[in-house]
Amino acid sequence: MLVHARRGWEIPERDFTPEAVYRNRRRFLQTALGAAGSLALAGAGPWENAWAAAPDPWLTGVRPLEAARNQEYKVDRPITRKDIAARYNNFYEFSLDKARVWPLAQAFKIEPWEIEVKGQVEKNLKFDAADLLRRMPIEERVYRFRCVEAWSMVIPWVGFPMKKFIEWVKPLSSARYVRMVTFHRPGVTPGVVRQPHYAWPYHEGLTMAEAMNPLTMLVVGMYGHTLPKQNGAPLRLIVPWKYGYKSIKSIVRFEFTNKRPPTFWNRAIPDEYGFTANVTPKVPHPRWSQATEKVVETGERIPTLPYNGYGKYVEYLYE
Ligand SMILES: Nc1nc2c(c(=O)[nH]1)N[C@H]1C(S)=C(S)[C@@H](COP(=O)(O)O)O[C@H]1N2
Ligand SMILES: [Mo]
Repeated sequence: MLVHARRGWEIPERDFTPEAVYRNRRRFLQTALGAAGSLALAGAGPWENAWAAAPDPWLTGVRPLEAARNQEYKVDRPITRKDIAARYNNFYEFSLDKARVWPLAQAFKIEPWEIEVKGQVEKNLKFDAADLLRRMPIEERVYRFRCVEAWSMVIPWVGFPMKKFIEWVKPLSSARYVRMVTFHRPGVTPGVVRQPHYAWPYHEGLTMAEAMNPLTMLVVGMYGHTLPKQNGAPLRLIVPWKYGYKSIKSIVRFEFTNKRPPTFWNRAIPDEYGFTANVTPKVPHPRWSQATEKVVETGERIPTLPYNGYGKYVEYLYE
């Protein structure tokens, strides 16, 4: 979210390149771009060259992952072009600049990917993302996606209801919330190095009732493929009636708890980003209106819907 006014102690990203990050950039340019031709290497400097020459995000690391579309969830707008969805990203671990995320994200490894389940569960568990995928019944769902910054997309996700996952891991009845945490590898995430004031690793949480709602998905793919790294491979959350920041990417830990867990954006700017974060057109962000949203693909402004259009599925949670 490139949205908050810069505080005095925040350093503009472009003005600051720690040595290690700079070296990582060079390495990225040499490895990831090697196959794509050496245009960018001529100067090895301007990122613009790197982006122009970088491989298509759909050619780096994604595999076909087809699943039958669930026809219950219809969206009355066109699906966003997949190259836009894969190149316009919020993933602060890599960069605050949406267009820089995807080339930078190619550097992190997603295999193997250990996931841990702990806290108030029958039994602590550790397993690889690939094992989880084999266990869960996958389907495709086309959902609206609305960022708190007031842009939106429509994306065909591939994944499974979080409810199925919860039934498998068996939290205790005392559990009232599920906390989720993103991987923490500062060596491959320049944004973490440059933004040390944030409470890394990224963390989010839902009430158990929200997590068990049929809309809530754990996502492993999009557009008939496994997730690109920049979109949160190998496993992310999608809660379509909430602002995008709830939909945590690249999850490594689920923790069941009876206390409401602190969350990344709520900690960073508590008066702007809440825990619940339901899409609500009538409640403006302190610095802009939430009444409309910009369709990323066309720039068109359309009205924002309460609960992002999913009221009939979720209103009962908040009455
Ligand atoms: N780990 C992590 N998860 C994250 C974020 C992030 O910076 N780090 N950004 C959030 C925000 S603000 C949005 S809008 C969505 C963006 O997802 P996308 O890039 O796949 O569209 O991811 C969310 N999940
Ligand atoms: Mo967002």
